[in-house]
Amino acid sequence: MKSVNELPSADGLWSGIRFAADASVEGAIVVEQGAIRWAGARKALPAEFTALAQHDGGGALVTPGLVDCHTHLVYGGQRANEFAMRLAGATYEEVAKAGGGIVSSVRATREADEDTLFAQAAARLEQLLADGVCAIEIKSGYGLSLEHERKQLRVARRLGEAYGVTVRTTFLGAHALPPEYAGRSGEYIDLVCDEMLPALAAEGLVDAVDVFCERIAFSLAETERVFKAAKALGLPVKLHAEQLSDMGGAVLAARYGALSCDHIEHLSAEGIEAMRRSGTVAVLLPGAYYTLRDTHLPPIAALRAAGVPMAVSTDHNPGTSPALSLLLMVNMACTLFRLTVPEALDGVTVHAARALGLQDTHGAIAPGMPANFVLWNVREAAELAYWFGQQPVRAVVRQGRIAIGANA
Ligand code: DI6
Ligand code: FE
Repeated sequence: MKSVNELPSADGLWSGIRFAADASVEGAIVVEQGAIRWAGARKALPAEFTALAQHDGGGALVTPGLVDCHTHLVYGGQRANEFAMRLAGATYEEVAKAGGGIVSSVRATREADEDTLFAQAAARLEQLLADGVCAIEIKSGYGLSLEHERKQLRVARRLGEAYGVTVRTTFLGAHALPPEYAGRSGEYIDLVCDEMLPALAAEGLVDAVDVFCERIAFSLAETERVFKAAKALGLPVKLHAEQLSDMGGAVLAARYGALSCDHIEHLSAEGIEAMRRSGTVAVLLPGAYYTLRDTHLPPIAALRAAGVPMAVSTDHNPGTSPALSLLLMVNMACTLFRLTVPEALDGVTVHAARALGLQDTHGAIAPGMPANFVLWNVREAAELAYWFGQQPVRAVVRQGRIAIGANA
């Protein structure tokens, strides 16, 4: 792997490109010192920019860099055995109750040292980056003790530095009850709120706080305790809400001004209204829906009618969504959830950025923003959703550098 500093600068004039919104018109982007200086139709380009270093897009379609706003990328081992159990008829909840599920990844994560976790997560990150991802959220939640949650979050930070990709870390200490706290869930939440979160936040390892609010995880009251602790530290919250049942998590999260509620297959009308009022993003995770062979669709039409922004993400994790292509999630969001193509593309750009509080720096190609954009070998935007298993990336400009396609 090339170190970030060796990657060529993207500064100069990018022409021979077409914006997804109107692919019939030639577009141009001016990058100056790693940031977007100007973007628009080639024929409207101010004369002052015409003599800059030239980058020929070769007719490629251009979109903002993709944002994967919900991942559990750092963990030890893998869980193909559970995949086989589910094929034989077991449900996710049954697997979890039999000692598999999240806690089996906790065992493997605790056993792995930081460098091993880094190497394994880096290999996965490279796959996501190859698909045009320029910003990614990475959650903890497979350590479930101060030492091991710290190890996961440190790996997440190191990945961002090594690859020159924006990483937002989310502390998910309340992901599952660690075995040593069996039957003592309240005491574990004490540990999360009073020790783990303050210590990790003080080390600068936490950008946001998440909880898995579910029958097999934590209750609404426990979730609120974690939210209070996050708020006391000035940290934004998000929630794994209403994935397997309607726990009322979205209403609670909205009260705490959550950035996003994620999964939300069982989201109620009340939850939608609360999210609308608080400006909370609905993060749709078709990879988990697909893997679990779920049949309960998230309330897409009602979210659309309410104007709640919908993001789409991989939810990459070893149990329910071992997905390493955000573009495949775009396809699934359309095919399984019936999003329109523009909705799905907004879902992995502008709305995904908002779900991470990154709307001022990611998810759009606009003057003043860092240069994060992707050139695609397709004729029209619908192709980004239509093909699957294809890798149509021609070039990726990430943080002002040409990370892929250095000949552009
Ligand atoms: N919801 C999920 O889909 C993942 N975590 C969560 O809270 C699953 C994590 C796992 O099974 O390892
Ligand atoms: Fe998740």
